[in-house]
Amino acid sequence: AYYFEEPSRTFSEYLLVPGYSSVECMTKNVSLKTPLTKFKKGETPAISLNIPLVSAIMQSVSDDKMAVALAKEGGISFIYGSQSIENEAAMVRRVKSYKAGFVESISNLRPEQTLADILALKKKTGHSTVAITDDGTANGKLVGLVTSRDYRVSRMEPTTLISSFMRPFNELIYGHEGITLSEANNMLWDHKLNVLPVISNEQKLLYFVFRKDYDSHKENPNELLDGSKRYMVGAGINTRDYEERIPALIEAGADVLCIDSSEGFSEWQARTLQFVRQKYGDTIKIGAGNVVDKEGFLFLAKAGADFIKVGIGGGSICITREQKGIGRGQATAVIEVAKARDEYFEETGIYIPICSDGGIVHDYHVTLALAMGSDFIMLGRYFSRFDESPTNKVNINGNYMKEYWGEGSARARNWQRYDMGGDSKLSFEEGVDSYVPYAGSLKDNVGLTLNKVKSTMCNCGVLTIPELQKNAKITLVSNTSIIEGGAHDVLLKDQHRFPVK
Ligand code: MZP
Repeated sequence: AYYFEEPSRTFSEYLLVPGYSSVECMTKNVSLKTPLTKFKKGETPAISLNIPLVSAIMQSVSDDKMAVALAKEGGISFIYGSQSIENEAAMVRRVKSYKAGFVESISNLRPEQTLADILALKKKTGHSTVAITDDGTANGKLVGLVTSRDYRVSRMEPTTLISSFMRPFNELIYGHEGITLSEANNMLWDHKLNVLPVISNEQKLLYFVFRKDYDSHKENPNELLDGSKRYMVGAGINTRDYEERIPALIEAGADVLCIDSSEGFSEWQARTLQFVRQKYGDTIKIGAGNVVDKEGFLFLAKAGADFIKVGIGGGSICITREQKGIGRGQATAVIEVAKARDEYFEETGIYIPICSDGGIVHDYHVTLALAMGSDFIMLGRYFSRFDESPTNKVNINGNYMKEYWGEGSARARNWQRYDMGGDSKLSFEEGVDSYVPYAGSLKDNVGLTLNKVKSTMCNCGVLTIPELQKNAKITLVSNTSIIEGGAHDVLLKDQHRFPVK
């Protein structure tokens, strides 16, 4: 057997040591732009991200709603592949047909929810209109709208209202009940309207769909349709049904694909990449993984991957290491693969971005993963806690929680991800079904996390991710210094207890 000389390590065993910060080192000057797909020296990547965060290819994390929310912040989601080809393609299509700039906040009416709650949501998001749909997604049936113009609805007769709104715009009146928000948005877009009255078959006004910011804009309404902005979206695939799944996802508009597998150093991945290159050349971008060492990286690099994911067994819901005894500490895996990526770049002039996947517990782990050489980070647990994740929000002992389950759990039944050929399918679990503390909106949380990342980068004296990768000074820490890093030897007022050592 081959023995690695050093133990493998996790992010929590490292810290960054500050570098010299000039007066330029302010968070507003930091750029988090990063490549998503490979590129030749001196060229720019076909796809870049404005923030280095992507959401995990998981049922409990990445659906179309998550994808739109994350794309708005500059990241990208990979829609989960453990569903039928039709359903996955439909999610991709919904993201691509999402028209930016229309009604944006969506709420579903739960029994305990009041108008005051919806108004609070409107205020919090700053949107002029909140749509209430029956399932809380853009594709749910519209139940109502809370807009800045509500007062008019109650003060005017529907017919007066319709004519006063319609005259400046168009003659379109859409007359059927049960329209979905995305249909309404599409009509606003297609007919260059700012307001769409929706009436029932009995000609009664049901509600209006307003363009977002309709009230505040002073320009000519037609100028407001400033180009067809489309959000980027990725999609997960497997090494089994790729000949059918990939064409369907491309047809639906997926910008990038990723082979989703717990262990990517395999002939199955090479075959899948070969299929893409033979059928589409370099026009289709596809990532592969996961690997944890130089050999695995080189194998996938030579097989044609556009980016390579790193990580086995570090995910919060993952029990692969316990079940099968395979894996590697995430920090060590990233450090070794990043070194291999840099050497490969030196030799070939081709830069293949790497993604650290799984195991991010604290915000500073994102900064460490970048400093260790990751170009972007994939997170599951982090995103599952937000309003936008597809799972239920439940109250457990007085605290709100969201459900979060692994792709290797019996609940997900994603046997393709763990399959090693043959007929055994999912014979044992490699993931758990869990709760995570509900954390609010994606926008607020991502904003906070990235502010911390930027602030740390300033402490390190760098303004870009490549500078961080080059100049960061990283130190291992002893167990005792980890304890020193938390609150210690004080009585915490809010918890009335001594910090746990
Ligand atoms: P985390 O962000 O929750 O720590 O980890 C998310 C990552 O765990 C995913 O991107 C994926 O690589 C991995 N994952 C997903 N399901 C399982 C499982 O059931 C798993 N074992 O390990």
